[in-house]
Amino acid sequence: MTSHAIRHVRVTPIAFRDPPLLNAAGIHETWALRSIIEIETDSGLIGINESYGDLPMLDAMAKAAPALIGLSPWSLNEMDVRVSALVTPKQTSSEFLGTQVSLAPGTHVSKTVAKVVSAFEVAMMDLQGQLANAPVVDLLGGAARASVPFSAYLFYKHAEHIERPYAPDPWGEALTPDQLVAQARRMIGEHGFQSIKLKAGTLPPAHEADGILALAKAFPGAPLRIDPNGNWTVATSLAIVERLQGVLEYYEDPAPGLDGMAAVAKACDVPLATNMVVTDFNEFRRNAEMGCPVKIVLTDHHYWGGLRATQRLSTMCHTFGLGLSMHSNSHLGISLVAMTHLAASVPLLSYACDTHYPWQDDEVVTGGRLRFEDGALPVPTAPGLGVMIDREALARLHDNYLHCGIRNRNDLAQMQKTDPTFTGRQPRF
Ligand code: GKR
Ligand code: MG
Repeated sequence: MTSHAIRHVRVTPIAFRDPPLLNAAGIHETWALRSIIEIETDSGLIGINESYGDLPMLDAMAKAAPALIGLSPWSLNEMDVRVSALVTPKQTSSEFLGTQVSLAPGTHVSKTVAKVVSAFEVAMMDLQGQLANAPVVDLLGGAARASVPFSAYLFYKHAEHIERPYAPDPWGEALTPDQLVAQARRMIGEHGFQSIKLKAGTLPPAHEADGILALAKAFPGAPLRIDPNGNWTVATSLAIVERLQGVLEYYEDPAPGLDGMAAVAKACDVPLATNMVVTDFNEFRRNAEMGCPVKIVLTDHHYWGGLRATQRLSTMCHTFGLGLSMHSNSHLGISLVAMTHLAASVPLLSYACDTHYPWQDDEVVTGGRLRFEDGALPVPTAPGLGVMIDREALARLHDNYLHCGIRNRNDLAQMQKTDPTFTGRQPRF
């Protein structure tokens, strides 16, 4: 009988170009890092996945990988146990990040176990799907919808990176309401998105509110969200939401910390959403104990512990009457299809999901860039994740990694190249 035991785990760090997008922590660097995970069985099948590419994550995956050897791709619970035993977070996220705004949960060392479990789980489920001749969404209970809607994720941005020579991206500068509307028109024109999210917390808040009002006027009826990543005080958050009366679908992480969010929630009737203060099950419990000031959890399987953990989160949200939407960081197509299988399997996840995908121009899967249809991705029906690695692209992206000189995401340092007085301390406004 053929053995499908795991015989090899390969993790390849990659880098792809990233535009100079502004956020509360600073500016995106010239290259974004990810990792491509391949889990191979004795029978020669290969399950794939995409995850974070920062050094602590690469170290953690290297430490945990040997524990998978000999395991069946079906043994996800045993994989959880083995990874948890081998990988222990040594620092808390605040020790790791210092005073930097912690807006990218994927870089939190405290989430290492959940991130590694997720990185391996998705690749193992890709294998399961190949063995069972079923798409991952079916292994998750089947599709609750035929396609998954995503939102137009807008950013204020500079026309080009400070590093020269570095070819400018095709999007141009976006610092004014008109430029923002032009960015939205282009993104919606290319991909058909129907909801709009604005990354804020970087320019003066009144100016960012003007940006949302301009979007509301240009796209009447489109659901709108603004996300300053906790970079506004409670007073600023309340003043801005007052100006945006009747315009927002939800208000994402206006003020820092769960206490700050609770203070905002008390005085505003727009539901609050987060990917900053409810990022694991302990924080979920604290939100519940406080009477649920946060009403919508923006999940992300990459740091919530995987596809199954996100389904557990969905049950908890249902129990507590909360909504569920999906967060994103810079990523390529393997992450996008994993998000799509997952979102399709979770009936509660009824908001359009975030994705950074339109900001990237490279791809690591065969067939090249994935295409949105009317702002949504059809749920793949091929076995497993339904995508395969383009070996040539992987080699090129890995070569980028070797030469880009970046090993940990640092938007603060990138901003300080332009503005040495920038501290990234929050709340800034
Ligand atoms: O990539 O600049 C960014 C985003 O701000 C990201 O780091 C956040 O984690 O997209 C995220 C969010 O919704 O907060
Ligand atoms: Mg957010």
